[in-house]
Amino acid sequence: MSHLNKNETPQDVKNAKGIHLITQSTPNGQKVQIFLEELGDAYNFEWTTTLINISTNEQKKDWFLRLNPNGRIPVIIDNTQNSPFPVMETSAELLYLLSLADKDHLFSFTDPLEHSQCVQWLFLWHGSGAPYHGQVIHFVILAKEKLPYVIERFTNELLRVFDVLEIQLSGKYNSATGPAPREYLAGQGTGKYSVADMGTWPWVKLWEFTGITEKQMDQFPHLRKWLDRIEARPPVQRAMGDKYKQK
Ligand SMILES: N[C@@H](CCC(=O)N[C@@H](CS)C(=O)NCC(=O)O)C(=O)O
Repeated sequence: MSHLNKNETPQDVKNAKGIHLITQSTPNGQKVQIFLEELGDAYNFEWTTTLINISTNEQKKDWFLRLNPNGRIPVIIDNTQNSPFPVMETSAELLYLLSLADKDHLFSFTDPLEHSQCVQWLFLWHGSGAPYHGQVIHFVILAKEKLPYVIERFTNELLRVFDVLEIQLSGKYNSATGPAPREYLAGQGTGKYSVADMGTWPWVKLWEFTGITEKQMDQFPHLRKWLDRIEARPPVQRAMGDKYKQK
C-alpha cells in the first residue's frame, strides 16, 4: 500500500527519491534538520526537503495525514523501501536515520548501555520536556488571555526539566570524588555528541523566547555552556538558517 496518493500529494513529495523531509523550521523540525545536516557533513548523505507552512494547516490535509495521522511536522519518507515508508515523531525519526545512515556510529554508540543512555535522554526531552515547553509557548506567547496559574505551573515544570539536564551535564552525582562535568548528555566520561543532544537542543535554546529570565537561566551554568557548544557547530547553524526558511 502506498502512502502517496497520486492526486493529492505535492509533486516534490511524490517524485522524491531517497530520504525526503517534510518540515517547517520549528524546534521539532529543527531536530531532524540538524541530524540530516550532520549526516550530510559526516557521510555526504543526501536527502531532499519540502517546506510547508503549518499556519495554513497543510499538515491537516489528506495527503499529509496519509503520511502522519498525527497531522504534525516533521515527517520523513524513506523512498528506498519497496513502498515509500513514512516515519513520524521526531525521536523515532532520529533513531530511524541513525540506523539507516550513521554506519560509523559518529552520533550514536556501539556499547548497548551507552546506547540505552542516549535513548533515555532522547525520551526525557520528548516525553517530559517538549510537551511542557509547547504549553509554555502557547500560554506565554500565543494565548490572548494570560493565565498566571497556568503559566506558573508549566514554566515551573519546564525549569524542573532544565534542572534535570543541568544535573546530568554538571556531573554532580557522577563521581564519588566530586562533580565531573560533561560536555554532552549521553556516553561515558564527558559524553559524546549524539541524537540525544540534537533532540533536546532546539527547544532548550528557545528559553529567552518563552519568558524565562537570565537570572533563572543562571541557575543552569552547565546547560548554558552546552547550548553554546552545540550552537557553534556549522551543521547546526545551517539547520537553523535560511535554507529552511519559507521564501
Ligand atoms: N511529538 C511530535 C510533535 C510534533 C509537533 O508538535 N509539531 C508541531 C510543530 S513544532 C506542529 O506540527 N504543529 C502543527 C499542528 O499542531 O497542527 C514530534 O516529536 O514529532
